[in-house]
Amino acid sequence: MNVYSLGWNDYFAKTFEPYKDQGFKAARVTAQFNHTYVLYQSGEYITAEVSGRFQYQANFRKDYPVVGDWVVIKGSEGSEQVIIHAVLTRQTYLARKMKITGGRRLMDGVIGGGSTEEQVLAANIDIVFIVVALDNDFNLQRIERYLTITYNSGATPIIILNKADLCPNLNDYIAQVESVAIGVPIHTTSIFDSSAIDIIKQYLTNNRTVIFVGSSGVGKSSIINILFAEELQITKNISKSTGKGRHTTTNRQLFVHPAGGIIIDTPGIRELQLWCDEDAVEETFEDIKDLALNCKFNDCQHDTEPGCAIKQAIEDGVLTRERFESYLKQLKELERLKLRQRGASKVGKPYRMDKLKMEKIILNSRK
Ligand SMILES: Nc1nc2c(ncn2[C@@H]2O[C@H](COP(=O)(O)OP(=O)(O)O)[C@@H](O)[C@H]2O)c(=O)[nH]1
Ligand SMILES: [Mg+2]
Ligand SMILES: [Zn+2]
Repeated sequence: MNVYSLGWNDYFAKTFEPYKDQGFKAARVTAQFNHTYVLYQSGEYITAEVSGRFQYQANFRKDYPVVGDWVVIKGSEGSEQVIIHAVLTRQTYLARKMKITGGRRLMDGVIGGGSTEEQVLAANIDIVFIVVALDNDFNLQRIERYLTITYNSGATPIIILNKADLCPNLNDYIAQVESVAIGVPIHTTSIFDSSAIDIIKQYLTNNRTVIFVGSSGVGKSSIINILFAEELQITKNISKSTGKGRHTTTNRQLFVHPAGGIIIDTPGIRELQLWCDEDAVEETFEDIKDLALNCKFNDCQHDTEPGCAIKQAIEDGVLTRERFESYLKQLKELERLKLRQRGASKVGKPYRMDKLKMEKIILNSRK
């Protein structure tokens, strides 16, 4: 195993090259508490802070280390303190839009003006386990949103339908999820059924980094606890020390699994606002994109044009109206995002539909 082990690969080795001969070392971020980062390096956990120069050069929040990042460190002269000098370029990262700051609150919760930034939730992940509980939490639109941010991250999505023990009609739910998560592996699990957990374990090979996302209470921490075979008390202890509720995960945390996988737990994401490229939306709604190929006109807006394959598909029950609306809603959200983006890391392609047109389609499809 490489000295840096877990998750380290040729890509990071290459980006680390310039630092190598200057006495720097690389370490992986496992947790963050305000300005202090907990790092994993050569089998040890150490704490560190970013250098003054780092802070000076960081323009946006996304420039700071997050859980899963590989950082460049050095012990500072004459003290025990370890200093983070740089973040190695992320291979993949999961992000969402932060709350809009500034601007004016208009009617119906709409905010005029203001700006927003990208919030990086975790970096250098291979698999995103989207955990959904088969209870009141179940919501197809939310799954579609998680899929979009996952596709945008560059990681592979896997859907976990947990609390299967509470669900009498599993196959109905699986069919529903299949219809919105095309080609995505779907597994049902229950913390009372160890064979289901074994399925997840299969993904934890080859030093892969996996992250569990999903609403609070769906069972992410419970599944992770079971994956470690023994009750992992870390989460609960941290919750206690910060005074927050016992079963809540207050910080994203990275755990190293003995089987060679790296697991990141996350707290529930209440608002999952998109920060992504249109391509990611297209990937989530691949079926709609395929259907549109059969529209009579190349530039069909799926509105009043004759020979529209989308409208036909909705009529025939091949595509649900909800899914089409969900697609338009995500595109519209990106359109609004473009107006307020600060520090956008990727330049979005021109959108297929202009804003007014989309609003019109939504109105029409509600009739
Ligand atoms: N019935 C049932 N309850 C579960 C299951 N998984 C988790 N829970 C319960 O759901 C609650 C929330 O679990 P937790 O792991 O903290 O959710 P998290 O917020 O996603 O990390 C706890 O009381 C768990 O015992 C399951 O498969 N079946
Ligand atoms: Mg949790
Ligand atoms: Zn059309």
